[in-house]
Formats: sequence, structure tokens, C-alpha cells
Amino acid sequence: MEIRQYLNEQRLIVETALKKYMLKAQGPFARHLESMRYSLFVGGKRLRPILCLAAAAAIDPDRSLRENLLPVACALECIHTYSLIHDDLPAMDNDDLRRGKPTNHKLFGEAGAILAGDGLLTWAFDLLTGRESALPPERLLQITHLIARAAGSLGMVGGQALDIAYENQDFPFEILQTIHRSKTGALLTCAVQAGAVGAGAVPKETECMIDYGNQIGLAFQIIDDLLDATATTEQLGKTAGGDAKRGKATYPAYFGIEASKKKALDAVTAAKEALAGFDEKAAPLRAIADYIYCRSN
Ligand code: GRG
Repeated sequence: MEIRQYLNEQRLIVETALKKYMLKAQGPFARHLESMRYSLFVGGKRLRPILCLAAAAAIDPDRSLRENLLPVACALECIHTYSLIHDDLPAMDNDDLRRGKPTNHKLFGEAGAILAGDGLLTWAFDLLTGRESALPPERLLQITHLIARAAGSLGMVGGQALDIAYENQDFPFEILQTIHRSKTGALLTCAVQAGAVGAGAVPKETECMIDYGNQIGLAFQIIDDLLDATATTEQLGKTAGGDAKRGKATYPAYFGIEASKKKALDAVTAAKEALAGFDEKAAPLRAIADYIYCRSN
């Protein structure tokens, strides 16, 4: 399958839905809403929503299911964007560039950026539980809990806290794995799991999706580390070389470039193996795993 064309088509579907669901920058909160919209629409691959829709389609390709899942997919993107805004803040990574444009706090100030992130995080749960959602209530409740768990202190927020706590320190590889699994992996895995639950997957199918999600999460983070060490700022749309500057432990720092590439490839292979029981409807998920290995930003 032509993965770039597929990703482009899916990205447009997600962006159309985001435009439909996102609050408009008007009324008394216009400036705050504008700051949320700025980061949400400034770019991004939309990988988490696309994974959610692809996982659902691997189980049930019905178009109406996709429509019903779009609020979930958009909620995932809102949470991801909030995490990037907060990650870029002076108190965290202090970055000037994200998605090829000035970071949120550079345009809206530090307080404005904190609130833009807060607004996107809470809007995600508004979307999930509001009248846009048309999934059966028990599936929606399960998905909402999965997303809260993956985004929170036992997932992304916890991973970020650990990442910051260990900056400029030596620590065992197991800690790096925990940071990766929680900071980056949790939301990616949650995206495919949410898609599977939304599609009414049986437990065995959901387990395979979780396995797939864990493996692509690992591959995604290793490639992110490699790109940070080897790509240019222009290519990435964010400041390159930031990990080394901030004394962050990374896969290349532990294993070197070539061994890290091999580990990423092994994770991609394992991700595709996790889908062995799925038919052709899972072709996009298999192609996304390959894309994660080959991506250049
Ligand atoms: C501040 C709560 C909080 C969490 C931050 C996700 C995260 C945790 C920090 C981002 C820092 C980072 C570079 C993590 C590595 C993986 C990652 C999430 C990269 C960015 O995701 P992409 O490549 O970005 O999917 P786009 O812009 O395409 O959406």
C-alpha cells in the first residue's frame, strides 16, 4: 500500500473533524481559544488519531464506525498537542520551535501556553463525553478511562516527571524503558486500544493491538532519539540535538546509532508479528509500523 498517500488522506479526515469539533476563537475567551487553535492547527502528523481509526478499521471497516470514532481520535490529538505545548515551556524543555513554527509560549506567553495546554486537555474529555460522541455508552466509558489512564500520572505525565527527575544523571536502562513506555508509548498504545474497543474487539484482538501499540511506541521513541541526534532542525521542525544538550539519556547514548536502528527495526518486526492473526484490513497498521521506522520528522 502507498503509505504516504494513506497518511495524507487520513490526516485530512482528522483535520476536517478537528476543525468541526474545535472551539472557535470568539467571545470573551477568544484569545485563549486562539492559543489552543494555534498549536492544534500549526501542523503535526496526526499519528495518534490515525492509529485509532486504523485499529478500528482493522476490526470493522464500516464507515459509520469511523465517523463515530472521530471525536475519540480528535481527543487523542488534543491531548498530544497539550503535551507538546507543556513540554516546550521554559520550565520543561524550553524550546522555541515546534511543528516548524514558534512554540506556543513564544506567541502567547508562558501563562497563555500553560492555559492553552490545560484547555486542550480538558476539551479532549468534553469531546469524549459530549454529544459529538455516538459510540455505545459502555464502549465510550471504557475508552475515556483508557485515555485518562494513558495521559495521566501512570502514563504520559508520570513519564515526563521521571524524565525531568533524571536529567543530567546516570541511570539504569530499565529507567529509560519506563520513561519511554510511559511518556511516549502510553498514548500511542492507548490510541490503537481505543480504536479496538470502539470497534467492539474481542479480548484476544485487543491484546494483539496492545502488543502492536507497545512495539510501535518503542520504535517511535528510538527513531525520535535517533532523529534528534542525526537530523537537522529544518527537517524536524523542532530544535535538533536537544537531548544531548539537556543531558538526556537516549537509545543512541546507551547503544550507539547502528544498534539503536536495529532495535527499532526489531520492534517494528514484532509489531507486525502481533498483527499476524489479522487479515488485509490491518494492512494500514502494518504500513504505519514500517513508516515509523523510515520517518524523517
Ligand atoms: C508535558 C505532560 C507532558 C508530557 C510531555 C509527549 C511528551 C511528554 C513530550 C514531547 C517530547 C518528545 C519529543 C517526546 C518524544 C516523542 C514525541 C511525543 C514526539 C512528538 O510526536 P510526533 O512526532 O509529533 O507525533 P507531531 O508534531 O507530528 O504531532
